[in-house]
Amino acid sequence: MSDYIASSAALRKKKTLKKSINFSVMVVGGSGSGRSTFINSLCDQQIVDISANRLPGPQEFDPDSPLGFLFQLRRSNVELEDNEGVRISLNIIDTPGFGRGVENLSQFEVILNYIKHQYDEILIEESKLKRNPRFKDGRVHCCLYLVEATGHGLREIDVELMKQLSTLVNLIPVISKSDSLTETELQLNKRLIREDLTFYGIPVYDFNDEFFQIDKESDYESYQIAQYLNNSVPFAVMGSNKVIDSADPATGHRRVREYPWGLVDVDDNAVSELSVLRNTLLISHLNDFKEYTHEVLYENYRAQALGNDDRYETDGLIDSNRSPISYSRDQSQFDAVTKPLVADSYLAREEQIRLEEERLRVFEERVQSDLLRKRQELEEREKELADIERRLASGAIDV
Ligand SMILES: Nc1nc2c(ncn2[C@@H]2O[C@H](COP(=O)(O)OP(=O)(O)OP(=O)(O)O)[C@@H](O)[C@H]2O)c(=O)[nH]1
Ligand SMILES: [Mg+2]
Repeated sequence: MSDYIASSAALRKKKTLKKSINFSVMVVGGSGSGRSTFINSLCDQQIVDISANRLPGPQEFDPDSPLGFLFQLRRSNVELEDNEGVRISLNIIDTPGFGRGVENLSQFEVILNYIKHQYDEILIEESKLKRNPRFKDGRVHCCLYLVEATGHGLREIDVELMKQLSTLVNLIPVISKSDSLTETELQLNKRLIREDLTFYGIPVYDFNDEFFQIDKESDYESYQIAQYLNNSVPFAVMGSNKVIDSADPATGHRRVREYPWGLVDVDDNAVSELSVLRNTLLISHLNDFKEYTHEVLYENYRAQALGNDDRYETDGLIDSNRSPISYSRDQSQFDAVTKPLVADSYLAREEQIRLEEERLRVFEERVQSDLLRKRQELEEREKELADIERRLASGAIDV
């Protein structure tokens, strides 16, 4: 019996570990800002081919687009496992071509609608009588926004997009290529970006948000960590695609940038906050990002979506012509290779109509069931009233 208990406990452990944690991160940044290198460095794997996104290929050319090319998101999936056996199924949504060309509004739309579409999918799934056991939650848990260190704070395009992103997703600004800045330049850029975030009222992710109820008195350590991370925003990271694997355990595996004078590790905390960001994102605060997405951001979206038909128009920034939403119906999130997400525009429009119809159906069902409940309550009250009147008439109750 004890053997059985021991082995079933081991099995249970194996079973829990087998199930990986689903986590989705979007990386937004201008063309050439270092997104691909950053993604590879964050996961310490060659996930994105850095030569692949250089220029739009012939299949990307779109004569109907004001940009002259089709702006598309690319999704990759990677399975990560830490040394305690915890596995993360990490979805990465890349934005190649962002900021290229002059027309940015339709690019904003593609990015924002992808995030909204994931919420819509959950909304529909939640309302189903019979849930799909194979449903994959594609909600974006964190958006890492790569800001260029220009010495001028945020650009207009960053302000506009970040403002809209911050209402939908946990937003973390990041300065890429931190190795190209001196310490003074880095601190200046950090300060200017922080000042702009405050000035334009952009609520980036707050590690000490009241939602987490971090009590300074009873949990001073968590409080200090949250303060430290808040003060680190925007995180300054460097990345590289060069890996050195040495047989010598003293040097082991290194991801480095190569300079004429020598090598620098991307995880060297003296020049890069990459390892702090990686640990925060994938280990220490992973659950916080997921919880905040579900409990706060999704709840806000849900409340708005069920009560407001115009949720695709935000602050009038999005073109009122509503160019077609571009996202894929493809739910296979476990493709190891990157793949374009933009569907054919006709299909995308069809999809938008289907979603609207589905949403309205859900809304109608809610109204109907509310009505039914209210009617039942009313009938019960009427019965109670009739009962009181009858007892009054029969003299059972003294007035
Ligand atoms: N010095 C320095 N250069 C970097 C860093 N990260 C990337 N680069 C270089 O910047 C260039 C662009 O990097 P990518 O990773 O391809 O950037 P991207 O944003 O994915 O570019 P597109 O996909 O073409 O928009 C490459 O030459 C990289 O080697 C970094 O941390 N430091
Ligand atoms: Mg790239």
